Amino acid sequence: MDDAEWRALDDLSIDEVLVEFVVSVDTSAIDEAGTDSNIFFGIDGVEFLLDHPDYNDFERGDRDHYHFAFVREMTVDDLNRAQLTLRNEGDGRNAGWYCARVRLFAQPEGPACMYLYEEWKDVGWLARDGDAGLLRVLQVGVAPQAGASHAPRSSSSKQR
Ligand SMILES: [Ca+2]
Ligand SMILES: [Ca+2]
Repeated sequence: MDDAEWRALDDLSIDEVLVEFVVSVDTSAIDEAGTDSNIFFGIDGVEFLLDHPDYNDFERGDRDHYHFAFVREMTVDDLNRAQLTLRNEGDGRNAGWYCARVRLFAQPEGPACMYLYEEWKDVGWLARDGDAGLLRVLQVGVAPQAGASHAPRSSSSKQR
């Protein structure tokens, strides 16, 4: 994505509803950095397969973009609380992958402009050839998991 096509997310209020997102992925140019494995981007455990049909994704030195709609209503605040992950399924030959950079862009309702949410540099190896798959947590997130009690959030909502 060209730099002219996006703005910094700091310009948005945390209540802004986000409708679409783009994951931009740079594969390193070092030896064996490219992969033919399935790569997934995850938001709170919901995974999106990063794949363009009839295209060889994540080759050495490439920058690839993947465009999705959020599967549930998501504000900037929700995204700040979300766990974000990158996972290499790690199956088969040429599965090893060195991810040089991930950028997450989000588009709010209304203006047709992508905002840069976050950038993760030098993410590193997500498995080497012949290894099992590997998941890397990009953003830890604070959303309560299913069944877990989360006292601070419920007490703050009672105050309204
Ligand atoms: Ca590939
Ligand atoms: Ca493909």
